[in-house]
Amino acid sequence: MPLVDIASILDGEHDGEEVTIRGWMYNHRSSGGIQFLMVRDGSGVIQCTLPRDRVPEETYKRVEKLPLESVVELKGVVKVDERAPNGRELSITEVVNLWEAQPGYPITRKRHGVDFLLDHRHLYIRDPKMQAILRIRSKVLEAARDWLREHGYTETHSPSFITAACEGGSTLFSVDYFGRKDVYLTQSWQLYAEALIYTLGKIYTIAPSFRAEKSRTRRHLAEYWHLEVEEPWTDLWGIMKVGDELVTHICHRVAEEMSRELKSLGRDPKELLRLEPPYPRITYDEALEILRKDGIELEWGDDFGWREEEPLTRHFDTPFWVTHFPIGVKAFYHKPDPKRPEVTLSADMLAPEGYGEIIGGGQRIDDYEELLTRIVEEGLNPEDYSWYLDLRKWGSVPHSGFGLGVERLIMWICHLDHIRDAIPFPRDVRRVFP
Ligand code: NSS
Repeated sequence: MPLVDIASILDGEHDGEEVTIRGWMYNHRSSGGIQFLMVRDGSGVIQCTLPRDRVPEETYKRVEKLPLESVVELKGVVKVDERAPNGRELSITEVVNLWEAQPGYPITRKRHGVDFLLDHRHLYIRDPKMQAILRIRSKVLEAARDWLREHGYTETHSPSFITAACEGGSTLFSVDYFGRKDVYLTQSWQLYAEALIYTLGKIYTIAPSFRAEKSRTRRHLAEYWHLEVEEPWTDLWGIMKVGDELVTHICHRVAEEMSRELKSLGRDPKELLRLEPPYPRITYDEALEILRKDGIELEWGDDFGWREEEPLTRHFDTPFWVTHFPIGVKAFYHKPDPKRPEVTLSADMLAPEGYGEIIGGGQRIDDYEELLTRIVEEGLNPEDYSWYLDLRKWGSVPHSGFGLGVERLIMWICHLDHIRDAIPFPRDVRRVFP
């Protein structure tokens, strides 16, 4: 009687066999002399049935009174049953072991408010919905790492304590760094990545980024995971191709290997499997035109807000790129288009279905004088960027990169209403506990 994962049962690997499982009882009901236990392990959730005559009366009664989140070890026969929540159930033959929880598990089957669930996040992450999302999250990162490794990228890291803003000062978190007050948490690895490409070539990182986003939105976290890529000898079009292929690979892998989890979240895996690179590309100017036809006016040179981004995503049913943003809406390091210097060689990838930006990136300025001019124009202090300017003195080549918001991608893949559920313990303007 092997101890098996619940996922292997749901995958049909043990049909008709007697097996043992071990897990947490997250739900429980009885009707007409039979008990139904929903049991969860790290791999999935299965319904287990216990008829009264199957076990000694004393055991039956103990199970009946078992508080939620007690741990059970059960032996049983795997049955294919259409009526069971995941198409298979375990018909219990023996209650091998029980570890009783305390009564009063705070999360019950009734509907709880958002704040209550966030206050009990340390327990709510056990919910099957959260379990499915977190398992998909792991697969997203695994697929990303696999693709990047197979395509010759080296994983490397940048510091979290920094002194110069990458994405503008307004969202910097300051920290007291041994008494120094001019130290912040990083918004992006980018400036350091531009140093690292000259020793490692094509590189990536998967690390937290920090943004003091003061407004409460469904799409912003104060701490999020950032998958960033940087590479030499690559222009805007080259880096968009990397983004296309990486995102497609991730979506396909998740669809192939996480279909049960996706379906439980209301996402049809076929919607991800049909994605094919390259994704559509429109310029900022074309985006403005599409919006104008929808009756949404945006002055040339203004940045997209949610009011513009959301309706734009309704015009596409795959991710798509918006390129060539005006120089005024992008950070100082973006390379102005030599053919049209009022726009930059920049690109954002937006997810469809009302989700919006998941990637931001583009080609960097590689010329010393041009970079210095842009730093001064933006009112930044060149001294703060002296080491970054150095990179244009020795061995500078055209180079590009991007940053993908891991939770933004997961939010879209999993069809979530709110970004907070894409990460186990979300951090936002109101919450650093638990
Ligand atoms: O500001 S970005 O658009 N671009 C950068 O930080 C570049 N320096 C990255 C690079 O080229 N290496 O942020 C990149 C992505 C963006 O598209 C979002 O998907 C995500 O980071 N992002 C966020 N996710 C969650 N919460 C917040 N607050 C957030 N801000 C950006």
